[in-house]
Amino acid sequence: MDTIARDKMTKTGSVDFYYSGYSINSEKVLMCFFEKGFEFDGHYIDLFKFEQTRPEYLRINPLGLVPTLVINGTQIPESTIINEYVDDLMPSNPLRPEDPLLRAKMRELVQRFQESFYPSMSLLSQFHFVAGELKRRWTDSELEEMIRRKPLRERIERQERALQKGLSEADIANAEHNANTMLDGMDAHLSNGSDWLLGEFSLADIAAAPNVHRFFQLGLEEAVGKRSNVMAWYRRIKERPSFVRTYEYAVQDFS
Ligand SMILES: N[C@@H](CCC(=O)N[C@@H](CS)C(=O)NCC(=O)O)C(=O)O
Repeated sequence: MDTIARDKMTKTGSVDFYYSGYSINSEKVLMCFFEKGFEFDGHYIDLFKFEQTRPEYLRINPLGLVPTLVINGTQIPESTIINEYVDDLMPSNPLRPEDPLLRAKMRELVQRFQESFYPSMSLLSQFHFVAGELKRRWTDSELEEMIRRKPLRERIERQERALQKGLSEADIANAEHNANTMLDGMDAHLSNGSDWLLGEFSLADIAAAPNVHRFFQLGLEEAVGKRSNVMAWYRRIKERPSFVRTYEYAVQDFS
C-alpha cells in the first residue's frame, strides 16, 4: 500500500469487502483492488446459496446485490463507485486518465459496459450455466421460495424467467446482439494500435475484463476470437497479475 493510502486507511480503520465468485461486478472490483494494492478483509457471499438475501447481508446492502465495500461502517454498494473511490484514496498508480476529456470518455465506457455489457453477459450466464447449476442444487419449490426473498422486483422476475418460465430465443438473441455490439465498440477503440481502450490502462479496461472473460467461461469465445484487436487486448489483460489474482481469489467451488 502506498504512503498516502496508508495514512488515510489508518484513520478509517476497518475495510470489509463483500463479494462473490462468478460475479462480474465483484471481479471488476477485485481486479481494481489488486492493481492498486488495496488491502481489505474479504467476505464471501455465495449467490448459488442465495446468501445475498440473508437478513445479515441485507443490513449491509438492502438491495441484496454484490459487491459492497464497507469502510468503517459506511457502505459503498456500487462496483463503479468503489473503483473510483479506491483510485481517489490511492493516487499513485492512477487508473483514470488525467485529461478531463479522456476521463469523461473513460466514464462513458464504464457506464456503457455497466448498462449493456454486464446485463447481456449476466443473461447469457443464466442461460448457459447458472440456471442449470441452481436446478442441480435445489428443488423447484426451494428455488421459488429463495428467489422471492430478493428485494428488487426486477431481479425476481429476471431469475423467475431464467428458471421457471424459460428465456425465449428472442431474449438470448438480444443479449448476444448487445454483447457483440460491445465487442465491436472495443474493437474500434483498439483499432488505432493502442494496447488499452483509452491508450493508458484504466478503469475502463478493468470494467471490460470480466465481461470479456465471461465469453470464455461460457464457451462462447468465438465471438471474441473473431475480433482480432479485442483478442489481442484479452491476451494482454490475462497477463496482468491483478487479473490472475482476481480469478484465484474469486474462485467458486462447484463441487
Ligand atoms: N450496479 C451494481 C450491480 C450489482 C449486481 O448486479 N451484482 C450481481 C452479481 S454480478 C448480484 O448481486 N446478483 C445477485 C442477484 O441478482 O440476486 C454494481 O455495479 O455493483
